[in-house]
Amino acid sequence: MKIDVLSLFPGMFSGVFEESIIKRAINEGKVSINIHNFRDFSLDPHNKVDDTPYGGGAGMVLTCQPIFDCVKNLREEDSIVILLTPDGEVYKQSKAYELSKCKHLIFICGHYEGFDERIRSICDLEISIGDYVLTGGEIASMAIIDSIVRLIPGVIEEESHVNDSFNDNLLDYPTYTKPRVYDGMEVPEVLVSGDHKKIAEWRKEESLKRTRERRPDLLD
Ligand code: 6GU
Repeated sequence: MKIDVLSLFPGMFSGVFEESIIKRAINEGKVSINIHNFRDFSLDPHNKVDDTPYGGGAGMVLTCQPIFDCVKNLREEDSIVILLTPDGEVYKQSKAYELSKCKHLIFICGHYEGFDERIRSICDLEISIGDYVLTGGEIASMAIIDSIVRLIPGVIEEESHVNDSFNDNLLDYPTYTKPRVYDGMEVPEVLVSGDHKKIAEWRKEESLKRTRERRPDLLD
């Protein structure tokens, strides 16, 4: 998979893709991630990327030209262009699975007070990561990219994500490791019973219980 990100603040990405599982996925050639400063595409003599809003109002608005030209430069036949915006569709694990099957993703990080409405016309998808406002799309794009890359076949063992929270719309069951008793807290008996059928039933039950208690909306 190839991922391109358009951002005015490429420095925000440094380090994030250079650790742990994403780093390994890049090194193994399973994904390539490139950050592009769309200011480099501005045709303005001062490399301007924003202007005042028509109709008046506070703040600056990202203009079409640098973003249109940068996307035109990167777009291929199978590219999916994704706009990060708080008024987009709220991101879910099911979308992460969908996107993990794509060949090429282009993320556009908005900033400042907003972007020219016409930028939406070159996007296939608009995504928000939740009902709160970030200063820009950068952190949202990092969260989304992380969730996608771990689902690319071979990046982590499939067994590690078939049991993830949100698969089947359920939260994860509780897990424990050694020691059997820590600070007076014991590992549930069933997990050391060796009875795999019982363990599977217990996990399903706990998943349901936890989802009912914490996220009843997922069960609706
Ligand atoms: Cl994708 N962008 C911004 N600026 N704020 C957000 C968001 C995205 N998702 C939630 N809040």
